[in-house]
Amino acid sequence: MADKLIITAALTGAITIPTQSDKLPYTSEQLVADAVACVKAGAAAVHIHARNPETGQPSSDPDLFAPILAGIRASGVDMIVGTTTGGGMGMLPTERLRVVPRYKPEVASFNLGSMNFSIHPVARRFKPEDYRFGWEQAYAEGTKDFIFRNTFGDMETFAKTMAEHNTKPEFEAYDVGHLYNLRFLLKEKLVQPPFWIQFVLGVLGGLAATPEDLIVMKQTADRLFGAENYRWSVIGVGYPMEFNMAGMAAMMGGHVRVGLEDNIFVGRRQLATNAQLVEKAVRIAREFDRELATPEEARGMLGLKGSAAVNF
Ligand code: KMH
Ligand code: ZN
Repeated sequence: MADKLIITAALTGAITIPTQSDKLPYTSEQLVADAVACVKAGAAAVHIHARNPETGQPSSDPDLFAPILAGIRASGVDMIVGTTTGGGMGMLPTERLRVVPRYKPEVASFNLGSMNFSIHPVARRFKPEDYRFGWEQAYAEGTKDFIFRNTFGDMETFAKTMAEHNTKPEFEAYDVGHLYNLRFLLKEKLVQPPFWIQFVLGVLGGLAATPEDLIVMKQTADRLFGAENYRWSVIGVGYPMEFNMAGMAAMMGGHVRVGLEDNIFVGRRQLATNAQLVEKAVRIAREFDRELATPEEARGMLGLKGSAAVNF
């Protein structure tokens, strides 16, 4: 019998630019409202990035996370709150990690290798006068040469810091080699199974969001760790890949992440809110007879410390 299905909503990220969708939340009020709406729609977890509330520019400033995390808490709606440590272009690993000691979240992302994480083709879709904010064009074009830095030295620091604060790493694997990096961290006793792994498919610079690529990731993880030693979820970047991958995960016993961080459309050329993306993931789960995990059930499945043990 397959696990209950955990839906994570990735609300804003650092790779979607406001010009792409007027539904992209970036103020704390918008992010809190979207988090609550997504959980009401069926998500058990949210994945949080912060942005400058005036300009929508991605930021790793821990102070910008404070009103988002406090607002979620004040909503009274239970959810697993995971923070990014991936951040975005121009942020140093040490800056990205600051949210962990400060807020001690239940979950935080843990990126498993360095790569040229690029969205530069997005810039070709817009004329200079189309952009809503001054930073966006250079940001999107600049990712052509953006090295998303996650060295073995960085990963060692991230692993030790997350262990110290009892924050569960959500391992982000964009390519098969990243799973081998995780096996190295395991051999070094820097990380402990059972793991929570996101197969991130469709980022330019990593594997594509195809059935073949998902299966190669799953088979490799099974071989390296043993299927009983990890749970996995899939991120399909772009449309319709987000939902193709969700369908496969629902069939294969995996879990699903959706949200405007990864994809802005709910149908062909139909811009979506975060809640609409979750609603579609819920419909897919139901079609495959997968019950949804509540936040508390998901905590049990992932071995999380619980929302009483965070620092926000
Ligand atoms: N933006 C996603 C493709 C992170 O925040 O650490 C991957 C991600 C990374 O969510
Ligand atoms: Zn993220």
